Amino acid sequence: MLAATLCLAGDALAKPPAGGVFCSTYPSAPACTGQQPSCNYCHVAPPQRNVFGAGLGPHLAPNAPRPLSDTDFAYALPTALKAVELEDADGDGVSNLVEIQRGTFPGDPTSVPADTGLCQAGENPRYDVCRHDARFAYKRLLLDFCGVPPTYAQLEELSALSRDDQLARMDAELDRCTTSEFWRGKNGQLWKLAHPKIRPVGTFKAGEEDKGSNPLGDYYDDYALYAYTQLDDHDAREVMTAKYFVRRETHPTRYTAVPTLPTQPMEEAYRAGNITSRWSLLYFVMFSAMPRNAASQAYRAYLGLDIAKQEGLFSVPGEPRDYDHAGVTAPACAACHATLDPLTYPFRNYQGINIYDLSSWARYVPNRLEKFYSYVSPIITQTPETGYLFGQKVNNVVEWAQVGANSDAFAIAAVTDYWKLLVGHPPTPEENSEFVATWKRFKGTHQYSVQRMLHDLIRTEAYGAP
Ligand SMILES: [Ca+2]
Ligand SMILES: [Ca+2]
Repeated sequence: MLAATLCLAGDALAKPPAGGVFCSTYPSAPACTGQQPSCNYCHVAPPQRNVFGAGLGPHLAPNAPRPLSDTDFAYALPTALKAVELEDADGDGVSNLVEIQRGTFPGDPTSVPADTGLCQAGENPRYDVCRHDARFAYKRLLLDFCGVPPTYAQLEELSALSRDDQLARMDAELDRCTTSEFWRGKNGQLWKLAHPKIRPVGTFKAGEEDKGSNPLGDYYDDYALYAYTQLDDHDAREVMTAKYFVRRETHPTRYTAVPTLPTQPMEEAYRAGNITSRWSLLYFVMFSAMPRNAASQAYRAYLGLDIAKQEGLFSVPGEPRDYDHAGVTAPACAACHATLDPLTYPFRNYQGINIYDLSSWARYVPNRLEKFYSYVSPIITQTPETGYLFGQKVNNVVEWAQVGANSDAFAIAAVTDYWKLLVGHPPTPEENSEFVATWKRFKGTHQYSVQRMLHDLIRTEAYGAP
């Protein structure tokens, strides 16, 4: 079992909402790309500020009494950030705003934007350095999507084409390779992306295929739903909102949406894609009354935010209430639990494993806490089903999943997965503008089609420049 509560070491901390507010102010800053700025953006070691943090101090609600509450601080921070944009806090000759936009530290004079003079023509005669190089990208594409390198003849053929025809060839090859077993089949590229979201455990694998010694749930259903939502112009958001399940056939692999599956007990009204699959509930809720682990896993897996790393903190005033007497109101814990607990409340009626009622497993049980967990604390039954995601009120898990799926965080996390798989690392500051353009088009123009997004990704310099 994972620890039920998250508490931070040490007592003097940076303001927990700072990263979230910073990123709402500068959503396309590299420091906010698939993550949030770390404490040392503003601090030497919290609470001691670096020169950038110190410069902000006088602009933070100057007339309000100290110390500022988290709420007052979060309200005042955007104004303070704006007030010092044109200053050069660390005296390295580059303004704070430019450093924020270029992804260097405004509080560290040794960190300055590199003017990449690295790309001189003729440096690497085999490739078109600094520009997208079709030959290079084509080679990479066949390896990444089909799992085989191009033949010499294929490369020669590509080289003979015009630039436009080269791109058209790459588009066609992308569409061909994403039908390959290497891309969509069992343990293929898509399944690899799903591993950290599903967290399979062989011992607990149910179902005929690869059955474990202590079968709990058939998580191949979860892989099937994930893969289906990533393929064939389907809507990627449905990995967390689907009301359907997905059946997988093999030789060749085919995924088909179906209204029910014998292995999946959740009633349609309470389904939220893989978040409420049998495996997710049994494994992430497990025996807990307050399913914090299920909420934080969904937050990390689909929205890219890890509360244990102080990412995605949106403290809700008056929280945490500690309905289950887990001790989360201690200052070092409250910093995370003011976000995590309201994120968890909508899961209050989702049952994990309960030895007293086997038929309730992985089901939505109205009054679950009242029925099974009233012994945990005198106030646990007061736990509301309404909670908060990104500071927004959500009445149940289905709403939680919808708000999450429509957020920028979802699009950023989804594209970051593919960026890491294909480019080989999370977006760097130099790649940030291409990365931001890619996730914004994924969300807008492409309507959450991974297939269409991938056609953009293979055209980026990050992918195609050697
Ligand atoms: Ca500077
Ligand atoms: Ca600097």
